Amino acid sequence: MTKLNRRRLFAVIMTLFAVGALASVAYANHSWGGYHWARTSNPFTLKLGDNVTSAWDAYLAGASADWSQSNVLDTTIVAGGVKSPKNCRPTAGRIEVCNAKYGNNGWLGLAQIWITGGVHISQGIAKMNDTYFNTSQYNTPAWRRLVMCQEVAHAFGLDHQDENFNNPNLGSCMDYTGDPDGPLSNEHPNAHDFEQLGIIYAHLDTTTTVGAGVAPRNGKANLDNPTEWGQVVRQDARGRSSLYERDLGGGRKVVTFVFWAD
Ligand SMILES: [Ca+2]
Ligand SMILES: [Ca+2]
Ligand SMILES: [Zn+2]
Ligand SMILES: [Zn+2]
Repeated sequence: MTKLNRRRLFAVIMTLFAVGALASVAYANHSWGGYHWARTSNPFTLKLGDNVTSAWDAYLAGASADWSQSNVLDTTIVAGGVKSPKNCRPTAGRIEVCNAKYGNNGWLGLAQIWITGGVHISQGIAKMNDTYFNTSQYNTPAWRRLVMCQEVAHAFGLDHQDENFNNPNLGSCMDYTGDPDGPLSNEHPNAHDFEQLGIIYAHLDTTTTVGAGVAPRNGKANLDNPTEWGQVVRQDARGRSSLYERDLGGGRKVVTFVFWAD
């Protein structure tokens, strides 16, 4: 092969790599950091601690039923393990779901996951802010469905599909929007979300972080203040920080997903 041909071949190969990388990004890539619950078999069952008031019960039940359609995981609603929903402290091995008037802090919903060993989720929380859901703008079934569906799924390791509030809906609750019921409706997961869960949970682990008492609490358990969320990883289309990571050292991290109100 001449030098020129070798160069050409190299260029073709590099182009193919680039196209392949772009295609996989566009196709199914909305996990963040590959974070996932460690488990030794699929499907596995995640407990959702019910710390929500009656105004939210139907939405928690709806999100639990929606996500349990996944082939790799099921969710089950259990009695909440939180003393004060306002604090919503995590419980090792499961997801605590809370609502309260968290104040005019800007966020509609917030999810946090605690990571051990660099990649494994050991506990998670999902919080809905009634300070905004009590206003006429957000006090609708569609907004409640969207935010509950999304925050719970962050605790599975799912990221957003899209962070633009003004483009046509993708039909997934992992898509930011100003118009939750569309159409398309962003009130439920779509096939792409289930596909992504399948990718995240395709492998099995030799240990498990699912279930009470397995994982140690790591770091300070109540990180309500944005100054405690760590580094900004990404901003949404409006330029607000939607994803944060705080490195606690030794492979431990706290990841915070924020859904900002208007
Ligand atoms: Ca299932
Ligand atoms: Ca969008
Ligand atoms: Zn794993
Ligand atoms: Zn989110």
